[in-house]
Amino acid sequence: MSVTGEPLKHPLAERLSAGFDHRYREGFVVTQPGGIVMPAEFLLDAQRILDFPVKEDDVWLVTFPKSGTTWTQELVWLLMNDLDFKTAKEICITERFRYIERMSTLPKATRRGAPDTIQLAVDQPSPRLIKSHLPPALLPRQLWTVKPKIIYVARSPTDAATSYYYFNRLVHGISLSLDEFLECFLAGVVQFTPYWTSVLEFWNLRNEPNILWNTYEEMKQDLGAVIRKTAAFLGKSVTDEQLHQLEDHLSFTSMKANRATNCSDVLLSLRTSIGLPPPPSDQTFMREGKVGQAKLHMSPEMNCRFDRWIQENIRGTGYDGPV
Ligand code: PPS
Repeated sequence: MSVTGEPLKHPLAERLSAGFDHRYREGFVVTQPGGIVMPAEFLLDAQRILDFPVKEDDVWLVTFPKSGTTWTQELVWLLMNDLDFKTAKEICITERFRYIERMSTLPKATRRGAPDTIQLAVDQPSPRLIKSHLPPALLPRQLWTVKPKIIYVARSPTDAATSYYYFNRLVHGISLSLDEFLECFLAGVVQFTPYWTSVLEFWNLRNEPNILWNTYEEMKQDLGAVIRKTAAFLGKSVTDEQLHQLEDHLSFTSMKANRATNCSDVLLSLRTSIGLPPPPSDQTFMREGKVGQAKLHMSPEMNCRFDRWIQENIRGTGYDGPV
C-alpha cells in the first residue's frame, strides 16, 4: 500500500497559506491513509517512513506537536544514557533524539539544504531514539510487528494548539492572529491536524504492553511520578538522589536556560533559511510551560468553540485524557 494525498481544498487553507507568506509553494495534502494535513512533499518521504526498518530495542516517542515532546525526549535520553547530564548539556536534543519526518515538514527552500532525517534515524547507534508526530497509519509498519517501546504523550488540545500558534509565529513569522490560527486548527487545515486522529488512536492502544501513555498535565503535576513510571517502562531504575537531579535538570527553568534543549540554535537557523531576522527576545520555544494558560490567550468565543469541538470529538469514545 502506498501513501497518496488529495490536495487540501478549504477556504481557510488559503488564508493559512497566506499567513505563511505562501512559503509552502507545493501546497498541502490530506494523506491517505492517516487523513492528516501534510505539505505535499511529505508524499516523497511517506513510503520510506512506512518501510522504515524498526529494531526491537528502539524507543519511539509519538505526540501531536507541542504536547511535551522535547521535555519527554530529554527525560528518555537521560534514562537511556546513564543520566549523562554533561552530554545532555553539550549536544542539542535534536542530534541525540532523531525527528524522523522533520525534513517533510519544511518549506521547499529550507528542505533543499536540510539533512535526510529518515536516514539519520536509520543510522543512529542502538538503542535508537526516534520522535514522530505521525498517526499510526503513517508510522513504520514494522512498529506493529517488531513492537519496540513506544511512548505517547498527550496534551490538552487548547494548550497544544495555542503553543503551536506561537511556535509558528516564532519559526515562520506567521501573520495570522491567534484566533485566526485556532480557527484553521479547528477546521483541520493545519499541518498534522486533525488533532484527534493521533490522540484517539493512541488512546485506544494505551494498554498494549509496549506502549506507555503519558500526559503533559501529569508531568506538570507530578514530574517525579512520571519519571518513575517512564523509567520502569524502559527497564531502568533511579535512586531518590537521581530522581532529584532529573527533576532539577528537567524543570522549565533549567531546560529554558540550556542551549541543548531550548532549541534556540535550531530555530534561529530555520528562520535564517527563510530569510527572517532573529526572533524578538520575548519569543522563545520554551514559552510558558503551563497548563490551562491557553484559555487566557484566546477570545471567549473561541473558548466556547473549542469546548464544543472537544465534546463533539470525544463523545462515545471513552476518552479520558487531557482536554
Ligand atoms: S515540538 O516542537 O512539537 O516538539 O514541541 P513540544 O516539545 O512538544 O512542545 C513545546 C511545549 O512544551 C513546553 N515545554 C515544557 N513545559 C514545561 N516544562 C518543561 N521542562 C518543558 N519543556 C518544554 C514548551 O514551553 C512548549 O509549550 P508552551 O505552552 O508553548 O510553553
